Amino acid sequence: MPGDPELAATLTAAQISAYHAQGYVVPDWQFSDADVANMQAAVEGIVAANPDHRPEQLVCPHLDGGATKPIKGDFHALFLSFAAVPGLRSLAASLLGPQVLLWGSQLFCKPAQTGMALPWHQDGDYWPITPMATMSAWIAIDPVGPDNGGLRLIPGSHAQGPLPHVLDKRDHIALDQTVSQEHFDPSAAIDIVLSPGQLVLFDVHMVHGSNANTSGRRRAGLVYRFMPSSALFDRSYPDKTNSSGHLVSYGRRPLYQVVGYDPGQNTGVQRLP
Ligand SMILES: O=C(O)CCC(=O)C(=O)O
Repeated sequence: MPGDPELAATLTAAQISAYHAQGYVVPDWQFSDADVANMQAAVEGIVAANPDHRPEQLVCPHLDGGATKPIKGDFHALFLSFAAVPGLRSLAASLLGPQVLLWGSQLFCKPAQTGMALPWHQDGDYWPITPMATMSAWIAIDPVGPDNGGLRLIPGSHAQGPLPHVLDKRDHIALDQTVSQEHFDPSAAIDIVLSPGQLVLFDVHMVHGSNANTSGRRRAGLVYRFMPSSALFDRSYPDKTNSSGHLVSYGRRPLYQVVGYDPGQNTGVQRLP
């Protein structure tokens, strides 16, 4: 049965092929009810402790102080512990191989009625990873679907590689960049429907986005970003200031070895506590 925490957290050969062909896969394994309850409590805590943040924009809750706009409160160990759940690490290994680093995360918690849309975009535009081999594991913390601003993907779009982005000047969006319209067909979009604890794994070049949440139900998703440690997390990338005036800096970002023991050429790598 899909979405069963008792299942082995492996992907079948057909699921791995589908990931490479379509750019995403929804594994059969999912987080346990106990994990979900802990995630829901962590989300409520971190959102309440950070009223000056948009809850769709809590970057790196697994790091002490977060990243970009500083996060208050003592939640990082909890958010790091979710990335350390063996099932998630095993799925990361199925797609990225025997040496995997956790290098980023983000909480995209869309409140009921006022949750922001995410324009169609690809990740990785400014990520300092060479080669750009990275995978996102997006975990549903609430029931997620088209009615509450669920994640939407354009299957196969990752195969085009990096696409040009342009400024999106609309109000009330959680990102101001979008893929130029001529490069994809929005009518090909699929809605990802997940129960709490289920997750979708997707490629760094997947064109994805989500609508505003105008429903009466919160839509929280938590994403972890993984890379094989054979790729380089390039510390020399220049810092930049984002459109909200916060510093985006990768020079001292801690990396965590979540699978294997070999950080490759990467520096600042820590073992999981
Ligand atoms: O949660 C969403 O709606 C968007 C997520 C996203 O853009 C991402 O994980 O890169």
